[in-house]
Amino acid sequence: MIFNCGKFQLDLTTPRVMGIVNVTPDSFSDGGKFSATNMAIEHALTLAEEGADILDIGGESTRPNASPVGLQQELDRVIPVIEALVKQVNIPLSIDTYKPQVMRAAIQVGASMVNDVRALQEAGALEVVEKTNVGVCLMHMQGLPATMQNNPHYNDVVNEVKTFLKTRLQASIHAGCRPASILLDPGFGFGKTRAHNILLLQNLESFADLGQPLLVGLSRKSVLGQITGNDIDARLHASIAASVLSAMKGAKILRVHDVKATVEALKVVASIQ
Ligand code: PT1
Repeated sequence: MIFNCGKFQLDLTTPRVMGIVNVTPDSFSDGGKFSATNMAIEHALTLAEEGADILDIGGESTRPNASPVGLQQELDRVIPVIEALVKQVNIPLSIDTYKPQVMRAAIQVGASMVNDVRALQEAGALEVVEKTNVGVCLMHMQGLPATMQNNPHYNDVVNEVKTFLKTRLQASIHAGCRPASILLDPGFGFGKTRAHNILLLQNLESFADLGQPLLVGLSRKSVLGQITGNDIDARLHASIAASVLSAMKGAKILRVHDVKATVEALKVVASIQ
């Protein structure tokens, strides 16, 4: 299976790794824009050296309880990072955003893929990708990050997530996206309880019915904290287990923080596939 992603073609015969690059001022930086930009670029270069197949660049956190970031602030965070990385790495750069204006600007400076936690449902989002050959990841989310973990409910989480992804896949193809450029993602942790996340993982094989490669993001997520009792900074081993399990159940791209460890673990999976 080949994934067409801008000028890149990714062979998904064996599982691939998407490295997470957050461009958000955090405790390590002095809060200044210059240092946040440079730290993100340095981190991205490290992930590329560690064997990432894609880099996913995001300027607005979508973890539970996160608050939205304004358009200009998001652009100021991600665009300089993409501009710098396009010149320095030869792997696809993905923009993690739901805002059509951010997608457009990122594609203009060389992003090869759009990773959208709202599955191109924002007004104008389908139009941004329809006339390009960028890769797209369509993800399922119930609610919005600020409130999504406040009592998520499904009658049948697996079928509801699948039905949503099928609908968004059809909308994207109808708008002119090539099927070979579309990834689907059940959206672990996005409006899902521990039981919902575990049901999705148990039934991950069945997402093959949708006929598209699957992307999975479980790295350091709270469901792994609930299972192990560990805080976010001690979820590496659980994250590796989750990536290996997902790959064994058919996931083609694993979105992770810990690229080196994941690349090694997935070589073991690939050796028997
Ligand atoms: C994801 C994903 C993403 N996750 C895609 N994009 C995040 N395609 C951002 C928690 O429960 O899985 N797939 N972009 C990060 N979001 C979360 C959600 C982080 C939940 C943490 C949690 O801890």
